[in-house]
Amino acid sequence: MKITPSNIASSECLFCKIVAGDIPANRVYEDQFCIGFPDINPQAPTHLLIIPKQHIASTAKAEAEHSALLGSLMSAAAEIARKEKLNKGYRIVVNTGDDGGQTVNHLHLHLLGGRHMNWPPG
Ligand code: IU
Repeated sequence: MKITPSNIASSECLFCKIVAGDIPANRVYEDQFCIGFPDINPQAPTHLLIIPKQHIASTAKAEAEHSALLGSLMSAAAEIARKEKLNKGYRIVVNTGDDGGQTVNHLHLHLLGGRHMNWPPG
């Protein structure tokens, strides 16, 4: 794998600290590529974050070599949604960059469910 600033685990990165176990999180899901845990500020009855163990700052920094990893995040979200019994549907959100509303610079999927979602989002 190519080492670039976007994929070196950062001691300043909150989500890298969660992956390392330096900051506790209730891991509702874990596999070799990613972990899932509750968002600290939930926007729906179910609001989980799924993050890669590897530091990638955002989808804007993702490259072809990350495709298996990116796919595993989506598969993990689907598996967690089934486990959480989100049978009526759910939303997966990936905020990217300032205009996308991204506030934590470690790529993550939001899995939101348990209520009806509106469109367009704010
Ligand atoms: P965003 O897409 O980058 O805006 O999402 C970051 C999320 O991380 C946001 O929903 C926060 O509530 C969440 N979060 C968290 O779960 N734990 C934290 O310590 C911090 C942010 I800081």
